[in-house]
Amino acid sequence: MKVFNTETINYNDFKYEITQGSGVIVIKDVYSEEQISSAREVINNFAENQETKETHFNAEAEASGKIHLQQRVWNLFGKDKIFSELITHDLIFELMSKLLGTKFITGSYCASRLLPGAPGQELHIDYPYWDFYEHETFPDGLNGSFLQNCQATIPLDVCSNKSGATAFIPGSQKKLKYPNKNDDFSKMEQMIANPGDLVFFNGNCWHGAMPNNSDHQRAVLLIEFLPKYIKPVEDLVSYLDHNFKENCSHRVKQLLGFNYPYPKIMDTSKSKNEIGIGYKAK
Ligand SMILES: O=C(O)CCC(=O)C(=O)O
Ligand SMILES: [Fe+2]
Repeated sequence: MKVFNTETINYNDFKYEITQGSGVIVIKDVYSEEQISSAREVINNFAENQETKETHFNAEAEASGKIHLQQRVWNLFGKDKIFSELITHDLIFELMSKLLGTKFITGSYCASRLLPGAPGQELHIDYPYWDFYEHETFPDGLNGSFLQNCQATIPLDVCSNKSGATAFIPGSQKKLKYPNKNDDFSKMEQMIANPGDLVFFNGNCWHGAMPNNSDHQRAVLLIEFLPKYIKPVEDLVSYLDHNFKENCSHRVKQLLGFNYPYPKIMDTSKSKNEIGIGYKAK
């Protein structure tokens, strides 16, 4: 895992580490204490007052009756304006525009909160899709030669070995495979980071939340970034009200996929000819 700060981060080193290196990078001190504490307050408030929400890769927590210790708060765009602020940081737009294309979108934006005693997740990959263990439902020959996803986490609490910082197997992104109990996890590391830092990792890198053996909660914001053409796992749009959709910033509109109109009802479209560069007409 390579550590940068806002001065040393550059696209070439970032891309190399994410694709050819460990698969994970941390940029130190990107967000202010005020931004993080305001996000943390909203997340804790929802986590404590909402009904239990869907989670994933949590078979162990479910079997041991501890699933209530691994909480999710979903659909963050509409939960508070701080979440639009955090996700539209210039560094995110600079790096993701190059890696995933200028019209990159958000596939999911949630918080993952582990309370003390939470057992953690099974190691998994999130892309090409998080059900990649159903191989037969994916195209023959699919591989990880270019990125179709990048994950970001924004720690709201100290993410240490003890508190359950996300684990990963360095380099595992290079051979696209959903891990299982026969795989070698001996080189496992954890994404150690502090509130204010910004972590990126390759969604093909084997990873997962670890047990929280500390005496404090461990919450992170968890974001999936995608190229414009991939179907997001989370429907981030339907629940937003008209006012939000009309008035959100240009960057948030892009992240919600509003800058790319597909799938589209062609039958009712007013355009006669929308696609192509027109070289034969000249
Ligand atoms: O909470 C974490 O540390 C990681 C969560 C994760 O990887 C996931 O839910 O896909
Ligand atoms: Fe994951």
